[in-house]
Amino acid sequence: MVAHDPRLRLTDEARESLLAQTIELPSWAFGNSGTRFKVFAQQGVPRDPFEKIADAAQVHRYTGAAPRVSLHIPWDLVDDYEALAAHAADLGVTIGAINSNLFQDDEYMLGSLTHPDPAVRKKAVEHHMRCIDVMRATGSTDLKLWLPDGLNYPGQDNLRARQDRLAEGLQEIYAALDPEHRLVVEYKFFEPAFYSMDIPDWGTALLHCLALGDRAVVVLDTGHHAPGTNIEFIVAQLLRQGRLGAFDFNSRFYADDDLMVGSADPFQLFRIMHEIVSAGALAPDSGVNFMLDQCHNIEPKIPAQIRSVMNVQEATAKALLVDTEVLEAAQRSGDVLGANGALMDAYNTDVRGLLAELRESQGLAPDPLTAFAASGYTEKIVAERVGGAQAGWGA
Ligand code: PSV
Ligand code: MN
Repeated sequence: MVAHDPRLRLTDEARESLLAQTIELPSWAFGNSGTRFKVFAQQGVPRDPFEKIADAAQVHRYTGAAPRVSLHIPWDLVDDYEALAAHAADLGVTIGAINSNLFQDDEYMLGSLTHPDPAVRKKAVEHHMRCIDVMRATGSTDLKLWLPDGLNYPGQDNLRARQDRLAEGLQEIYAALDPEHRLVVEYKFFEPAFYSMDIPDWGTALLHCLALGDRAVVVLDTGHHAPGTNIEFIVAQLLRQGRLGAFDFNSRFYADDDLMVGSADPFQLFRIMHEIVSAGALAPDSGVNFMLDQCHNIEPKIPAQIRSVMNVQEATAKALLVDTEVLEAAQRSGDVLGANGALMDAYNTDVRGLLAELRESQGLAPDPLTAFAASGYTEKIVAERVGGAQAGWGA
């Protein structure tokens, strides 16, 4: 492994920030997933939410940086959420955001919170009441709402009326939250609707959040933008407003691929983390929840989550290496090449050795992937998890 560039060193403060950074894992990353063409089953895949949490805890065990697991309701329905939270605690992790699901019920064909029929809208609001109950039972503080609603054809429904219905539904959901809860609103520019999504962009998400109140914040899914979108600009803008609540990290080559974060465009991830670091938003109390929203269709799931956590850490370490004095001086004096060079110097630094040292200082193995592979956990779950129905996208 190449040692990191000795010219660029982490300050003690930067080192502490890196050590304090945590990344939340999605329960659905551990189940089988695929495309609309085929879901490939993998051996040893969890059969219920308890086993998903056990796998997620392995990622935390080897990275020391992934102590929370997001749940998806109803994919992660269990009879006893206190028991699920206790199981998570036994394994050293906690329950993170609760994701509602408005996209897998026949009644939602024409929309959920924006549906023309008030009875369907009521059902969609009530689903969130059940999600809030799960939050109370598990200690989760974030309710995450991704709205799949939209139109496939011009004229199919009234665009403005749908925004009004949405605002009403969001208000009912927001009003039901406890004081320590947040509503985290996600946007996506296309799919499943293709003519017009009802929350297609960060501006629409932000407008709804502003109307709701301080505890409504935007979640930025890195896969949910048109090609060429400057995502770090959106990060900067939402941070300015104090409304960047979370990331759903993943990578896209073409659409909402949900591939491993940092795999398609690691430079973009670095630029995003640079905005985070320069705004002081890396601090655990900044209100930004760094989550993964990924599926692993052809690669082994636990190592893929470990790799993803490491990719976020690498981008963060590089962002922390930016020499801000050099950068700001160059910006002030109009030194275009110098300013760009300050960023590129940090980005081009190999931080793998630095992160390995940091892990060792925490009593962890320097390379989480090798340590996990040597642990025998994969062989154990393949042998143990025979019979029963494997968890998958939609279950
Ligand atoms: C939708 O594409 C999304 O990004 C939302 O975050 C969902 O909660 C997640 O995927 C899983 O379906
Ligand atoms: Mn997402």
